[in-house]
Amino acid sequence: KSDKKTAAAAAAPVQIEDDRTGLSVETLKRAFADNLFYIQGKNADIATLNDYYMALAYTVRDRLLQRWLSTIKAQLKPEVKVVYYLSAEFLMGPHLGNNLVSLGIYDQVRQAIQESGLNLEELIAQEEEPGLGNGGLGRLAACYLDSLAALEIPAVGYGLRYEFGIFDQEIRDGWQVEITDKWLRYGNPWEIARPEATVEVKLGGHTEAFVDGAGRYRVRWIPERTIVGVPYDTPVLGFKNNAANTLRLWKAEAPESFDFQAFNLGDYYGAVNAKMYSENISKVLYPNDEPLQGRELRLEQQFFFVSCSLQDIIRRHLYVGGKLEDLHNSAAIQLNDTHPSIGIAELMRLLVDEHNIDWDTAWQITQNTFAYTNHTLLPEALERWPLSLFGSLLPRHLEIIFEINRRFLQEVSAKFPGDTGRLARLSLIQEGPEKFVRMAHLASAGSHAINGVAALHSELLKRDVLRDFYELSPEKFSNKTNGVTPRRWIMLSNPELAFLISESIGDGWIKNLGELRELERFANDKEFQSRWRQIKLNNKTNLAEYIRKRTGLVVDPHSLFDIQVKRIHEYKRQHLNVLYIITLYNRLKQNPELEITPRTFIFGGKAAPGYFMAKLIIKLINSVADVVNNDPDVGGRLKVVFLPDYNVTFGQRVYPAAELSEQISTAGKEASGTGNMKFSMNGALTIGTLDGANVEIREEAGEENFFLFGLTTEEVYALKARGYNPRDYYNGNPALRQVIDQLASGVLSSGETHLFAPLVDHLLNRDEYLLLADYQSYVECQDRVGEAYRDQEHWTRMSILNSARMGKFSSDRAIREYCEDIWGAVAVDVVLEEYVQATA
Ligand code: B1H
Repeated sequence: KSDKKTAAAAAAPVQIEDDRTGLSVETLKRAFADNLFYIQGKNADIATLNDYYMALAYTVRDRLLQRWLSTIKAQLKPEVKVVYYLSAEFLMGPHLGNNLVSLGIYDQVRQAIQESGLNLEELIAQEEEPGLGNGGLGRLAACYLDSLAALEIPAVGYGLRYEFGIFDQEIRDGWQVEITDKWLRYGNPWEIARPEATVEVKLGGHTEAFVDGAGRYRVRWIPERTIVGVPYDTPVLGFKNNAANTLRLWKAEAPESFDFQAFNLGDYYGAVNAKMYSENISKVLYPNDEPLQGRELRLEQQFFFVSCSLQDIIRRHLYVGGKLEDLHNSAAIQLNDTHPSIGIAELMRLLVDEHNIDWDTAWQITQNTFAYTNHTLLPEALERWPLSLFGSLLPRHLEIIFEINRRFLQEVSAKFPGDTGRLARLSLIQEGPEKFVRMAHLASAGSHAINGVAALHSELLKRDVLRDFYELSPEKFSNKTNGVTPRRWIMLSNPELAFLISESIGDGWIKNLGELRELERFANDKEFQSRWRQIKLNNKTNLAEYIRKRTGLVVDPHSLFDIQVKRIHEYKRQHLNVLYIITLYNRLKQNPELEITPRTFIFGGKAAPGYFMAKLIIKLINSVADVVNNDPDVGGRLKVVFLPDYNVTFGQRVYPAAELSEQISTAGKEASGTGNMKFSMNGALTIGTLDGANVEIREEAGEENFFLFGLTTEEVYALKARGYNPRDYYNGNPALRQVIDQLASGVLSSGETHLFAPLVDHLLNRDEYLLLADYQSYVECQDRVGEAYRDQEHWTRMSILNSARMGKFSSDRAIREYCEDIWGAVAVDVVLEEYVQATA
């Protein structure tokens, strides 16, 4: 075997412009037909659209392998530092279109497909998107992988290969219904299984102390179960460069397909059962965006993918000849929230128990290797695991956490003598009748860097959730404002706009989004404005057509497209948006002659299946839509649409068509938001609170180009401190009172008076997210929006300036900051290895 390898390597490189590498239209056409026949096993007589999609996907995959393998070769060196991004979610979106953009072969392929009698856009639409994430956190991981590759930073994304991703959403009678997401049904042409790199993960059991040969006190973990992790790799291409990084997702399997002993004893079903049990671990994504569900299977998932990944990282490090003491020189491990934070205890276990490294050295390595990003301040989303559950699944890790905690609290005591309150607050263990492991504390103690995801969020982190950690180690803290990739979110989603921009200022902006500033000089240019408007109108017309197909509703592309798409959550306040819609409706009922700006309100988003209030908000939107869309007094001037199954693919249609972006969370609640950035880049104006990245978006766009309303974070705190009574607002505001009364009366729910009672009750008696306090300010701001839209020239100017000033929100900028301030990672040039034909 090794002889063959040497022979092949020694042979003169053969550059083959063949069906698997060639980029001419002719070659692409031939390769496409060839793949249809030999890979899909179909010919034109019987091929489905999906077969054609698969044939094209394989054609494109062939063309990226050379980059991928060259990148692996260039990076597999001891001096190279690799960024490992550990995340329970990667919401990648469809691969085909994006890979065409990255390879720079969109136009040739479009032509080749056209000449084959097909339509490229139709084939692209066939791809079932890998929905391996809930929302912003998972999508951020995907944008970061895109930017890492664009910047040629060696990186691996590690996560779980869920068999079922986020559920598909249908709407029946106005309610959300969840459908299983069988995304692997037709196979996945973008991944390559690497069964030879399988690793083992242990669970359960107990520990034993012993003294080793060198007389050292050691601990041995006697686990109860073994699971194996099989890696599936997906290449992540850089934009028009030679780099292709790897997304490595782990699938859980049983160690052997059958437990032979059980089999021999005749317990066939028992053996099959054990196999099924093991495979459960990577079966399904937990569909809760922010509030957590502390289920055992979820902890198993987290530990499973983290243990697989750490073993893989160590294996690579040793393979290139590294010493474990130097791990932090070749590896930067980023924790995407606390979901992978068990990695800190697992790395300690691997180093101390398995590789026999002393505790202090192991702790140095661990701290120098890990960094932690926090994504939320919501108390219900902070992960903590009951000690009992944790100890039964990971007995050795619990001991290690106790030991980390003991030493950590000693340090705290030394720095703050006698401050027992502080010790209790900082402890990795929450005391009480039921004890918990606090994962954010584990992540903070075990990392050398901690960051929030927007300027405001990072400040609030230091002030609230991680205040004691900040006082202990202020040098660990920094802000890394989120970003999104302009490749997917402008180039691919909004090709007409991308074309206009490139024609006007060149195409440097795609890699250096700051260059969009040069558009400012066109902001008052009539000709440019009119092309800008025309592109928006085309995108709106496309979306209107899509809405008609999906829902049967006809909307007017000339009306103001006012869009709120994101997970449904009370803190995101989709229902505040609805209160305004009802207010407008009431005005029209009172005076049907009223002059108003025609608007189409578009909503999209999934609710966690167990989150009743969120599901009720979806029902509310659909009920209000029914009333408003069908009332002759409204005369089509207002339309309300709930578009089912919001996902990445649908996002790509929505952002380019939006004119008003709704970013209306209660100040202090949305860590950053990233949809806000995608909207604004595509020329939508924002109506928003001073929350998350809105603050920075407004700073960049200019306050005169942003519709601001609502209480500030400080005002929210102050109001709550003095005792907030939503009824004061209800009693003091007739328009608001009318809206709330209508919700309670049943006029919006075909007479069902009880339907929205839980919502009304929440709003009047608690209103945790201060809708009533912000109502008047929101209404007035929305009215200003309606007025502003009437001056199309001025609106267009504001729209252009928004796009022009969003350079900061490229994920390239964010990744550069992470590289410089946290990871110490630098670009590695990839030289394309010539394709060497393996000869016998
Ligand atoms: C964000 C989550 C999240 N913050 C728990 N936290 C999850 C928490 O499945 N879980 O258990 C899943 C997701 N997601 C979001 O992260 C923030 O709400 C956004 O404001 C932010 O833009 C995004 C990316 O930083």
